[in-house]
Amino acid sequence: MKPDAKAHTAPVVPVAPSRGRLRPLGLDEVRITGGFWAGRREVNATATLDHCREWVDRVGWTGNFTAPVEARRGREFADSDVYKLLEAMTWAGVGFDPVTEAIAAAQEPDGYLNTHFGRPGQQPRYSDLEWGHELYCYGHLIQAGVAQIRTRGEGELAKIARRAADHVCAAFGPGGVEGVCGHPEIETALVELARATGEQRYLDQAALFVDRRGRGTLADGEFGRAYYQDDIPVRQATVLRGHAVRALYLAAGAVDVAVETGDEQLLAAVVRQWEATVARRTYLTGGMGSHHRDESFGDDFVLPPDRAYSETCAAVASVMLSWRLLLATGEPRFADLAERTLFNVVATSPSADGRSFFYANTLHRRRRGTVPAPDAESPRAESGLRAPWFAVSCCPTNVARTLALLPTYLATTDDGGVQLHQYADAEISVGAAGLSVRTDYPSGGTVTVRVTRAPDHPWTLSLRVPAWAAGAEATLVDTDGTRRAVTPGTATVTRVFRPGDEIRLELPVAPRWIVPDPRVDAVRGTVAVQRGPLVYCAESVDLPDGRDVDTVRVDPAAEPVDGPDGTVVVPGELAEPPTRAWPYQPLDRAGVPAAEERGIALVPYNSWANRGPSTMRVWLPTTPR
Ligand code: FUB
Ligand code: ZN
Repeated sequence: MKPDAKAHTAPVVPVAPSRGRLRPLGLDEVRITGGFWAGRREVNATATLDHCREWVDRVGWTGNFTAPVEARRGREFADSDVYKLLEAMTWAGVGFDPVTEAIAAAQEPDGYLNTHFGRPGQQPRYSDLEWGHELYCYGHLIQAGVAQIRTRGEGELAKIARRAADHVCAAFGPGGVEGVCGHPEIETALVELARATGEQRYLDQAALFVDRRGRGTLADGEFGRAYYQDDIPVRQATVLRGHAVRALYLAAGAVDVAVETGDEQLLAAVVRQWEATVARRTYLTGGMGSHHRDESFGDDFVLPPDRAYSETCAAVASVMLSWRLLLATGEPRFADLAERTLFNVVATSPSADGRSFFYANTLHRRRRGTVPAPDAESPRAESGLRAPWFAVSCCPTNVARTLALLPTYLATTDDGGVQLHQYADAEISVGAAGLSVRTDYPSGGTVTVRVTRAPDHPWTLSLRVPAWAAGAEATLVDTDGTRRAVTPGTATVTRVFRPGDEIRLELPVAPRWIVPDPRVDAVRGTVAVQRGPLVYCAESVDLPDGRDVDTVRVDPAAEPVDGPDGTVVVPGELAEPPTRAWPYQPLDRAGVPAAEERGIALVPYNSWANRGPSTMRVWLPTTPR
């Protein structure tokens, strides 16, 4: 904001575009001080980081940097989880230095670094671009290096990252290997390193990777080239497809390139893909990806709740993409999706104690899961309950880094003022302006923003009015008590603010029924409940007599109401489904068995499976009429 704002040179953020509609605020400018996300961040800082640290050691992934070839453990991308954890710890302000030394020692003199390839007895470097993940691993290394540059200044980790990036430019730049990595991630990382160091060549290399993709340089393998987005050039694609995490990381990198190079056409292409994906390939929770087989997006409207893959990493990547689009365009719809995804997928993955995780985030669990052994790696997606670690354990460290940097997603600035995008108790400092946010969100809908410092010229405070508030009354209350109705989008107040001024946003968080588009056939005829940004679910532990959730039928003729302890109560009944030799019958309008009507308690989806094995469903069948 002008003109008293400090020069915004080096924000402590993971994404710092040099241009775009909005400028991010760093961890030194936004502090989350209480409420839902403070609780999650506390668990992350006090339990999840240590937990991940213990596991990367236990499964040998940190040891890989010093181990001889024959002792290397884990999948080909195991290095990336050490890097993601390093990134998380760096944002959280805790060190992990001995590992950094080991990583430095494992780096080849030309900057090459990977524990799975390139040494005698291993496959040669870059001999398997489809599955090898070497550039993907660099991507995570570089993001950890950027975190170091932005938090503590360039140290050993950043130096390793720069050597790797220089090596990538030499190996894959003009005249080098004309290939791309089967798993995008390097693109967004290189752009950020360019931003953090001012080195144009990293940006050029990222742009080259984005332009090269979609031209069939990767083999047409088991899942086809769409799996790794090598089927159609990024600018020509109309929707996200293939492996969800790959597609979303690539789109995030493409936005970064577009913003830095002023490439409006590329930016518009990604916006188009985002729109189509949100409209036709996204779960109510914000989750993405409905194929277990290849962790991929399904076709349009193929969103089965009981086979939802909805990988936690895809949610993290989706938030990364939406955040970049929000910074580029200023449009609140991107913050809307980020909010939905944060509350309903990212927050669902970790257990209450932060020491076990969902990898896949199903919307319907038909069988009670078994409690995974606390000291064993789980098969990645199949656990019915959260597991402490996975053979492919990309998700826990992704959750850890996201929670560590979460304050950077709350607010932004521009030449005209300050914008609040996500609501949490927070202290925000932007140049001459200071804001103190207090809220009971998401259980309550009141957000109070108190001005603690203010420049003596007019500026604009903008607050996102979430899209989920459509159709209900949202109100902005000024410091003098003046009330005005506001609609989804952005509510603004412009004037010379004085310390002590208070702006209050009142959002209608009352629970309401949600119905799906009829083309989402897998849930046609069912309803769900959302309260504010939170999706709710029925969980068997809340049902009497050991019933399973598949006995629940609800009656959307009456409104859901708030129940005790954050529950929502919906009218409905429990009806044991008939046992038949053949599950299809002629329509018999009179033959529906009577059931006892009762109130059925629903809980926030992000809290499910914290009370032992259970069955669960988000989309609920309705009572016959
Ligand atoms: O391939 C690396 C990571 O492992 C992907 O992003 C996840 O989907 C999992 O397959
Ligand atoms: Zn994952």
